[in-house]
Amino acid sequence: MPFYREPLLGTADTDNSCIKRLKDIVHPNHLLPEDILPGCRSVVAYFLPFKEDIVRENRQGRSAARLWAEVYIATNSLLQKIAEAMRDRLAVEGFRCAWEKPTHNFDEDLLMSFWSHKHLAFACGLGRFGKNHLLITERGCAGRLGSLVTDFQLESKYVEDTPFYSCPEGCTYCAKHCPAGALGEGGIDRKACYRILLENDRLYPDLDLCDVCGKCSTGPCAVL
Ligand code: B12
Ligand code: SF4
Ligand code: SF4
Repeated sequence: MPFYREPLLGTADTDNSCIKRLKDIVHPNHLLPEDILPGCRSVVAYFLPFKEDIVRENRQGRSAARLWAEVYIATNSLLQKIAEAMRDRLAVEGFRCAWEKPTHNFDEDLLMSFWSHKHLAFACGLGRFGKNHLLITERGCAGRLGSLVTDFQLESKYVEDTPFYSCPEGCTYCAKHCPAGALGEGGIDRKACYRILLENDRLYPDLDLCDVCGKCSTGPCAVL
């Protein structure tokens, strides 16, 4: 695992209050666990934190580092393999699993997904949202998330008042380093951000789709 530090895993009951309110919190089109696996009982979310050298490399310049783009592609396929491995393991015990892919499952106009791994990971107690709109876990925000649902009853690890990282007072690193100027008081300008991501994809035509940037995940909250 050359790209990652130790992963994090969280679990929640499907009747957790945050999960039940996903349609209100994210968007009315957001699915509930029951929609992708009828009869499911638990949600599992996991975070693969990037090693510091990957973050350091992406800190330089306006464009996404080639390494950041390569790790993005590799991680999309690893997250898929992790879900398949969990499905196979749980199937041995007679349980079922369902999941959504790590990305490229969003509405191109709204730039929102019907399955937000960040919100499911939040519900599983993996972290809190930072001013960069990313989920900041106890290992930082530089990394990628996955989530799945299962009809296996897992013990919920969600604790309402877990102390989590909060942005240091006065920190504006992510807003200042955003090449799109997309991070401001009024939330994130998704379209401006996406334009930069597609610009970076065009920089590396020899790689598969790599709509990346991630300058907002190279600051003090990137690697914890
Ligand atoms: C659509 C999408 C995008 C869009 C829109 C981004 C956005 N922030 O909305 C575009 C294409 C622009 C994009 C860009 C990026 N993305 Co993106 N993207 C997604 C995708 C497919 C869906 C996200 C979604 O719809 N979220 C729902 C919306 C409503 O969430 P939101 O915009 O963040 O708004 C909420 C929060 O701000 C929240 N909030 C703020 N404070 C609080 C407090 C509380 C208590 C709560 C509950 C909520 C909350 O309120 C808003 C509404 O709920 C997910 C994969 C997936 N299927 O989950 C990846 C994902 C979110 N992206 C990811 C990443 C890493 C990136 C980039 C860094 C690109 C890169 N890889 O180099 C940039 C970062 C942009 C940014 N700063 O957010 C990671 C995030 C990892 C993390 N640590 O959080 C994800 C989860 C992919 C993955 N599998 O890991 N992305
Ligand atoms: S860079 Fe600073 S302000 Fe932005 S999310 Fe990280 S800690 Fe918060
Ligand atoms: S990914 Fe890049 S363009 Fe998008 S919000 Fe972060 S720094 Fe800005």
